[in-house]
Amino acid sequence: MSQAPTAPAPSSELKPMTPKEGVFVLHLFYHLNREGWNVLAPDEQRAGKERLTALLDGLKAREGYQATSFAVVARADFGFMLVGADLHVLQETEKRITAALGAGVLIPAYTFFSMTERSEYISSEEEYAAELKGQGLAEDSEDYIKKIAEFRVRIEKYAKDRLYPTIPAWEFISFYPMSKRRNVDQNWFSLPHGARKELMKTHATTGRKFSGRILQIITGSTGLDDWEWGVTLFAHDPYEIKAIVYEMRFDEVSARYAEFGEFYNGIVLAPAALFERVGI
Ligand code: 76R
Repeated sequence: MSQAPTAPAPSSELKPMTPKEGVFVLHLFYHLNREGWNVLAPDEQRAGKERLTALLDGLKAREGYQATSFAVVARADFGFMLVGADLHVLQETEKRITAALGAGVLIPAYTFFSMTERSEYISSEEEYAAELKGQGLAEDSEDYIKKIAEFRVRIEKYAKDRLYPTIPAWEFISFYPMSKRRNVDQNWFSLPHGARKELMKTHATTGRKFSGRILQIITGSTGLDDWEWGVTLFAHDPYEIKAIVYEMRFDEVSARYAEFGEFYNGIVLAPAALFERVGI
């Protein structure tokens, strides 16, 4: 039996290709080509499954890297989301995953390349302070001091999660790419920052209503892929995916400016369960 690699090992003479901040993210969706699989000898099949499992485990074992696998609903068979700072490691893992089960067995159905980014629209402490004062709270009141302290903790965690997110161990994953409209009279990018921020406020309010039911990881892909963002949502119940996406369609920012690509949904499963799911 061939030796299964335990971890991707990019050519060591190469300098890590790490971004100035944040991490790279690859979303990979594959069809399983059963004809290619069926001609493999049982030994080769076993080795292939071990290789794929070891690649994901190897990536997860690296400090700062994450991977999740899922059984795609209807549109493909296997889905993987890889996260980490060195593009050499992620891209090499991607190529090895594609080849892991044997030549022509995993056929890419859809891919997405993006990276984490800061939000341009997080409230500053000054803005929040002004809001509190507007509510009649005095700067030296206990309530004001407590609220500002809570704000600092919340924003710090939020900013850190945006750049360095943790893939949650939730059961259902939904991915779709999106862009903001750039029509002549309806161009998101020609709106002043204040107007965009105002629109994003309503978006965040809708989003927060789903706290505990939806976890979002927004990654930026302008210049990296065909769309401007990748939206990755996690839920325990697929019902919530449909609920949040529907409700957001009414937010002005989505209603007026959002354009969406294809939606890929999946049931989060470890590789062994993935193989079983498709009967290989
Ligand atoms: O709490 C905060 O202040 C976070 C505010 C926030 C930002 C800045 C936020 C909250 N999002 C932000 C940015 Mn979001 N998000 C989407 C989609 O289907 C659709 O209509 C849109 C797809 C969903 C479902 C979603 C969910 N968000 C963004 C951006 C970047 C825009 C930019 O920079 O111009 C995009 C593309 C985007 C799209 N959003 C939330 C959610 C949820 C659930 C929240 C609440 C998160 C929380 O508070 O835990």
